[in-house]
Amino acid sequence: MTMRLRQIFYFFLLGMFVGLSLSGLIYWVITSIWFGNHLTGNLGRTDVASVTQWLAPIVWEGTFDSTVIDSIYKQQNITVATTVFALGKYTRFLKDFLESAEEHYFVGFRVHYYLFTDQPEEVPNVKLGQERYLTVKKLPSMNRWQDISMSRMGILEKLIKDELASEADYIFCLDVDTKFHGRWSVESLGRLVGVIHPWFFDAPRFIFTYEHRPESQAYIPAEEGDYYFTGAAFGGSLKDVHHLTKTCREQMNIDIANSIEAIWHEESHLNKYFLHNKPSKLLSPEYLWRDISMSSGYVKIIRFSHVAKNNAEVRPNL
Ligand code: UD2
Repeated sequence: MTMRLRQIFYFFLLGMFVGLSLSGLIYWVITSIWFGNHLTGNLGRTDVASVTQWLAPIVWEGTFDSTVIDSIYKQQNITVATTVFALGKYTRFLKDFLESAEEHYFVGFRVHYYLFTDQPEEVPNVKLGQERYLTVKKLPSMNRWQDISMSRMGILEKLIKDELASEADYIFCLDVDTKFHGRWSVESLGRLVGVIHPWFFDAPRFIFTYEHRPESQAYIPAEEGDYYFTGAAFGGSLKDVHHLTKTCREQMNIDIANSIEAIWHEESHLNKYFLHNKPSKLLSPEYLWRDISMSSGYVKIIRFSHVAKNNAEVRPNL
């Protein structure tokens, strides 16, 4: 090739490079500035389902933009009531629960904890941030952990009806033998919110531990059910959670009258409720993992997890 031809060739290559870079830049400017993100948003996950068959979002890391969602809720001046029960030896979990919540849970938003216990003197003195409140409520002690767990529904029903109407916009009801490890915030809010149980999110339906005895009000036939939800965390608007807790309490009372206790207590009734009253938002097991030390696969960030405990040692009965 002559010198001249070589120069033309290099010039052509340079032209191609500059041309392609310029078109890329122009494309980027048009798509992200002109259209914004609505056509080009790259949020979403392909390895997990992020929407249910009834079009409710399933919240996983990578499915939301925290800056955008925070700014939306910041304008709404919301209060999130958060209930937790600590009776008997479960008061030992309170310190970690509250301290980690102050670090990760609805940070920058108004949170009012309602703490139910039989030993108010055991409630640790945890420094709360601005616009964070704690109300301690005394309960009588109970002899069976199953009764403690189940009684929560009726107590929450009453709390919402009697006290929360003008006090809060949303409510979350959480187990206390837990700890926050990462952000749990406004992306979790919805009308009716269920958390997919960490043991069953990747399991087939026949493994789900629904109540399968038709005598119980929590009965779910083998061919029904979409997800298995944990009883350790649920929430939503006051109205919806009031209806949920009232229904579960009524169903449990019918079971008591018929001398039957559902296999997983109020969790079984919660699953029955969600079968017929579909949650408007589902939280992935990031929002209730088994134990921080367990490997997690699809779970890229553990936001909230159970803490390892010796059931025989902490519970009042077996
Ligand atoms: C499962 C559920 C739990 C509940 C229970 C009912 C998960 C991961 N957890 O938890 O939400 O549905 O089964 O069968 O799905 N408590 C006390 N003192 C006690 C015993 C219990 O305060 O002596 C309270 C405490 O807030 C605790 C909650 O009741 O977090 C549930 O009890 P649990 O955590 O011992 O029940 P567990 O782990 O089997």
